[in-house]
Amino acid sequence: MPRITSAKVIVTCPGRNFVTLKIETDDDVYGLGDATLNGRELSVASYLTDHVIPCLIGRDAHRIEDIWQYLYKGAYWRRGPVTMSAIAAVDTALWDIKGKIAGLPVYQLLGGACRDGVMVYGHANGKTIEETVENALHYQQQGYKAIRLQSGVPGLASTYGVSKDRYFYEPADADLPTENLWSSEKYLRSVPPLFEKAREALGWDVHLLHDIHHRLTPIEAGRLGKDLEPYRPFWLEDATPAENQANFRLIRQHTTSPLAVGEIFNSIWDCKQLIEEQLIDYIRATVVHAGGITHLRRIAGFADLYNVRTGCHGATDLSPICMAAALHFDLSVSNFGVQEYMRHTAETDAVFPHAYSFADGMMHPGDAPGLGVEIDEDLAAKYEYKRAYLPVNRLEDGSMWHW
Ligand code: KDG
Ligand code: MG
Repeated sequence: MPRITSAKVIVTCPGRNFVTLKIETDDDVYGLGDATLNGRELSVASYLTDHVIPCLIGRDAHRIEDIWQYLYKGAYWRRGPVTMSAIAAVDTALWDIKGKIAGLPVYQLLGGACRDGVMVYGHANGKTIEETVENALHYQQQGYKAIRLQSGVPGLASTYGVSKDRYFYEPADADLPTENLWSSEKYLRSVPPLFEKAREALGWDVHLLHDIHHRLTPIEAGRLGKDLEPYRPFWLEDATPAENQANFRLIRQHTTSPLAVGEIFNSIWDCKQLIEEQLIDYIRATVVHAGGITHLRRIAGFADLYNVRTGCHGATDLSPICMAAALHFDLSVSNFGVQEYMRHTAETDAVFPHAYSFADGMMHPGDAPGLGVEIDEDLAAKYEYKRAYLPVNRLEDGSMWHW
C-alpha cells in the first residue's frame, strides 16, 4: 500500500495566484491537487497546512473515499468553500496518485471514456456588441462549437466578463476590491440585441451562452430568459443568487431558456432542491470548489436522475490541475453537458506543464498516467503571492449589489 509520507502547499502567482497541494508517498509517487479559492487563497493554504496535512501522514493513499469521509465528517464543521476546496485538493491528489500507480489516466479509473472528446465553450467579449460579435467570429473560426457572449452595457463603465484589453479577462484585478456600478435596467436592455446580432453573424450551428453573474432578481431573469428564447441560448448562467434554491421556481415558470448554476456551490446540498425539482438544466459545480472528483461524481450521479447535465466551471482561477481533473471527469461522466475553457496565460502553462489538449472545439485530458499535469516547483517559487480581490458592485444609489 502507498503510504503518505509528506505533503506540502505551494503558493505561486504566475500572472495570478494558485494554491497547489502536493502529496508524496513511500512509493516515490506523488499527486497534485488544486486548492485555489479566488481572492481567499491563503485561507485554504492555512487550512491544509495547519489542519489537514498532519492528519494525512501515514495513511494509505489508495483509500480515497475513506479519506474524503474522514476529512468531511471528521472536521465537525461541514461544507463551506474553504473546507471543501481543501478536501478537493486532497481528493484530486489521491486520484492522481492512484492513476500513476495503476499506469492509467484518471478517466480510465472513473469507468473509461463515455465520449471521444469534451466540448468546451470559449469566452467572447467586447465593450460593444460589434466587438463581442467580432470576437465570437474569431472563436468560431478556431473551431469552437460553443461560445459565451458578454458585452459592455451602454451607460455602465465596466461589467462582469468584459476585459480591459480585449480577449483576456481576469476579474481579480486589484489589491483591494475595485468598486463597479451596476444597473439591471440598463443591462436588461443590452442583452437581446447582443444575441440578435450574434445569431445574424454566427448562424445557428453554434451554441451561444451567457453569464448573468447572479445580478438579476428571479422575475427579471424570467423576463430576460423569455426575451432570449427566439435566439435559442444554450444556457443562461447564474441568473440570480442561489442560496434560496426555490428562487429558481419563479424563473422556470416564465421561460424555457435553459438555466445553469453552481460555480460557487461546494456541496451536493447546495443543489439538491434545484436538481430534484428540475429547476435547472446544467450544474456548474467543479472539482476544486466542490469536494474533488469524488464529490463531483456524486453530484453528477444525482443530477443524472433528473435530466440535469454537467457544465463545470473553468475560469482562469481554476488551475491547470483542476482543468485536467475536470476533463477526466467530463470524459467519463454519462450526463456531461459542456466544459468551460478559459485559456491560461503562457506563464501559468509553463509552471503547470500538462497533457491536455484542444482541437476543433473539443478537449481531451491525454493518456498520461494520473491527471497528466506537473508543477515546475523552481519556476513556481519565482512568482511570489500577490494579494488580489474580485470587484464589488454598487447600484446607482450607492447600495451594495451582487457581483
Ligand atoms: O473566481 C470567480 C470567477 O471564476 C468567476 O467570476 C468566473 O463567472 C465566472 C465564469 O463563469 O467563468
Ligand atoms: Mg460564471
